[in-house]
Amino acid sequence: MQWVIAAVLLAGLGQLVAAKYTRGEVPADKDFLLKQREVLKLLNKPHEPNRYKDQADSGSKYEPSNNLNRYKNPVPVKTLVKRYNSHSLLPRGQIFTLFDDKHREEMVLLFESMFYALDWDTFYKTACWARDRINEGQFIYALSVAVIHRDDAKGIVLPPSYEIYPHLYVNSEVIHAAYKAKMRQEPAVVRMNFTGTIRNPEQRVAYLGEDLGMNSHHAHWHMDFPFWWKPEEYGIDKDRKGELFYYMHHQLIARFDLERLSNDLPPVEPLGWRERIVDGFYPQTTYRVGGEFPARPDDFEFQDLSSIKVQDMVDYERRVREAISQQAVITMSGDYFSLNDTTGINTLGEMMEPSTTSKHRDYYGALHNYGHILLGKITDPKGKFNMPPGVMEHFETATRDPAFFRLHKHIDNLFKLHKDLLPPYKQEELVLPGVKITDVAVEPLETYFEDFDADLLNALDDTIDLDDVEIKARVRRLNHKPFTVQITAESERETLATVRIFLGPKYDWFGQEIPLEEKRQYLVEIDKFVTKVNSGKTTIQRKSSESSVTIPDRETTKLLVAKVENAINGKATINVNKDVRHCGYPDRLLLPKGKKGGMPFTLYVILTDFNKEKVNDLPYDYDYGGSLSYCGTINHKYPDSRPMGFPFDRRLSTEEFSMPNFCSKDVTITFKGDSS
Ligand code: CUO
Repeated sequence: MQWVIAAVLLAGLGQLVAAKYTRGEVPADKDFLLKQREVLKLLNKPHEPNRYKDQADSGSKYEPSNNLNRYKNPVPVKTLVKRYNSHSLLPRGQIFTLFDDKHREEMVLLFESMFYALDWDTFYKTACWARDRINEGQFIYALSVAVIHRDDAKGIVLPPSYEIYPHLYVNSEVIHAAYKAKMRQEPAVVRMNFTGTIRNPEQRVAYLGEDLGMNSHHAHWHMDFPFWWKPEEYGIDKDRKGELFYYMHHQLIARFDLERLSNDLPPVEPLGWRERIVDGFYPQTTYRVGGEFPARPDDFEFQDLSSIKVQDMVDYERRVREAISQQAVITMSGDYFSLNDTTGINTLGEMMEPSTTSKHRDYYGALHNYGHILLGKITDPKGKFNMPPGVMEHFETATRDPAFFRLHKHIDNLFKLHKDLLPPYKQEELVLPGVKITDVAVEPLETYFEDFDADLLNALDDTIDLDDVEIKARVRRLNHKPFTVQITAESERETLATVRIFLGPKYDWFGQEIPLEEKRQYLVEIDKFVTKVNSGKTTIQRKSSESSVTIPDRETTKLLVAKVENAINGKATINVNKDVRHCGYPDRLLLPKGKKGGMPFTLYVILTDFNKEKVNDLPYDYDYGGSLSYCGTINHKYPDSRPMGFPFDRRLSTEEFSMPNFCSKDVTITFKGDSS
């Protein structure tokens, strides 16, 4: 029904990707549009039997076992069908978590069945087959990752994660009110409050941890860069995946710390495996199939699980620290592998998450993944009460818990230990001869809170007697006024320069000015782009909406459906970017809140030589179709050979920062309160 209503609602022309990424677009042909429609239908109300007769019929008629020659590798699909027939798979209606080995292994079988399908028809029929048979959580995850990675699905847009599975994003109060509205058959907009009360200081930054866009970004990042990814088997290498794991999470923490400072909270404290976790968390969220997300009271300690012991974590960490201090990790074959200047961080990232490419999984363990599991199961470590998985056991919900940032800060400090042991950049690595920044100017930086309505249609069960009614969750969210950074440069010659812009706090929690060496860890990347610098004077203008870090608001499912339907019916044309990404920090959150009377921050701007940093021969302004800084690319090498976070990833003195191609500018961020 949603499909029909939406198609009638809209008759406008449009693009499938947000307007930001328009250069890499091509007009969508009929074949593409039909594929896009099929994917949207597959993800419509995935918790219920497929309501689309064509898909349901296709799924019931198709027998993957009779079509094994239609898969590049038939083993996964054969195994999946066998397990399905023997009823050993996680049933529909049960809670799926990626951190459970059995759940994940089954999900990967489904992903591989869809990924190895030799053509779209086979992929589609496999998906239709799985739609009503496989656990819905596994289905949503596997289908999303398959769509992101299949060649013939390039450019297909997935609905926002918070609309596919709203229970993971909104609290139980809202769901309850939504049900009431549906029973009464009255459209409703239900106000969602953030978890906790003002008596909990952490509540002051709950609007960031619980932000729908931030959680959706995080969930998509882990679909683009799954820790279970097998690059050799899948034939897709994820360039600098371990480094991206480090950098994206490092930036999430730095960004969180700026938000904390804006709310008079000190920077987040790292966790320790043997220390009490001072702040508890009560998620107030319920699974769609029932069962509340477990709460963690204040001052809990890590508990042994049957599969993971706290002492193991201490031991793994000691070995990681040893590797960092000797600047080499030991491999499975007993050799040493250098943690050198440039790729060492990638090796460490792969080891600590860990990826399948970890140099020695048995020896260095799974510090990060096990940390998520230990936190998720902390209140029922022995499984005595059969509690469902905790928020830390889903990437969609993890950042709601302040312990997420504490765990990641702990991991991040290990990365910092490695970076701080590397030699500082040499002068010749930092200079851009003949180029000088003479001025940096920026418009007033202003933030505010606004309302946002998220569609809850997928949250509610269908009933024969009750039609769907329009039900939305209304959340408060941070936004900022668009701004432009203007950089004036003088150059002795024409050149291509990479521009890097960072934002950092000026004062610490005690009100003291922070030295640059200490401040490095709090710097948030605001933008990175390549531009032409002319001989003589050049004025570079860059809008906040163009930032390489962010993506605009995701289009709603309803709008997507309408645009596709109109295009199929010839009422409109739409364009598509084949490099489209779903991963990206929300544009709205580019700036921290700041304070009512204005809060001082500092902008750092650096120009460097693009020709020394480029990794391919694509045009310097090539549109990679998404947020590069945290999310890299799907189909290309990471388009910057410098370490992520350069030049602040290593020790850096104020003198070095005084070079002509570096510039800092004090700015003020003013919080304007609530928009009406
Ligand atoms: Cu993203 Cu821990 O890796 O949540």
